[in-house]
Amino acid sequence: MPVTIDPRDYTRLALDPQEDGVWIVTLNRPEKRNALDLATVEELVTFFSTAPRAGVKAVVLAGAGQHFCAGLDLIEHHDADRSPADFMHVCLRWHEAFNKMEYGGVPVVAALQGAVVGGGLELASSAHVRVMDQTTYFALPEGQRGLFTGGGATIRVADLIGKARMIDMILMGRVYQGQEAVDLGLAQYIVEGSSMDKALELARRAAENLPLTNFAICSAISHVQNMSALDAAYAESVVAGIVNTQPDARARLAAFADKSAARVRPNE
Ligand code: 1HE
Repeated sequence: MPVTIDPRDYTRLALDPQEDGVWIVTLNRPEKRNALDLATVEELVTFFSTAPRAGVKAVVLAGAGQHFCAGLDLIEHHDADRSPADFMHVCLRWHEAFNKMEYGGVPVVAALQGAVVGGGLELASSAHVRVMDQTTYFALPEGQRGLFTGGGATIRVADLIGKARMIDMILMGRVYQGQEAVDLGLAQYIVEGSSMDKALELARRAAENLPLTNFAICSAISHVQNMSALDAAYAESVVAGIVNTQPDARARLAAFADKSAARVRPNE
């Protein structure tokens, strides 16, 4: 059932729909370095639960100001003086938001700058593509703050850089930046200029793919990673059965057959 998204319903996120179906979603508390309070997480849950049914073709996820995201709102956490059960439920809402991002089927490209730390890195690692600029740096300061990750870093950051590097990162407060961060897998792109410009270019390119194809890419690959090889092969076959016979793909296949479609060539 189609649904609509009204940017005026959001206060923590600034939503900016573009004409081509790409939505720019900006964490909008620069005065707090876009720290993730409960209200922000709830808006992420709402947006990413709705986007797949609202015709959103791709998302650029950004942070207002000099920093992408400072992670958990430590002041809110301090003032709330939460019980273990309370904080478990906080974490479950984070997981709800981040799982909707990763498994929702809509491509999410993160435009990173400045601090991408703690829960900010958990958020960024839930995007499908990360673009960093020369100011971007990654860290897990939880170890030094007397905390632990609760928003999926043990799953997604370990997946990106490996268990040993993640343990070293959080144990030592190690910071990664520059080309090294790309080489390790924390981001797929690094730019000299604005990460937003590059992220928007990439989101627009992804938005040109058929929506059902993007759905498979941005949900099936993640689901399949959670399965045994036997079940993964089965699930891949079923998804390919649906995607590779979609009527909307016929024109693209016909263009290949009549030689009007672009061929795959090496980069210049
Ligand atoms: C915050 C937060 C925050 C800034 N929660 N309010 N995350 C961290 O340990 C990162 C903590 N933050 C920092 O290290 C720095 O603030 C930054 C490197 C991100 C930015 O530095 P800077 O010099 O630009 O800003 P600032 O002066 O430190 O902070 C500006 C304001 O933002 C200030 O508020 P103000 O009202 O005094 O002006 C800060 O208090 C506020 N601010 N970061 C709340 N994180 C589900 S488990 C997840 C576990 C975690 O994420 S642990 C958190 C890790």
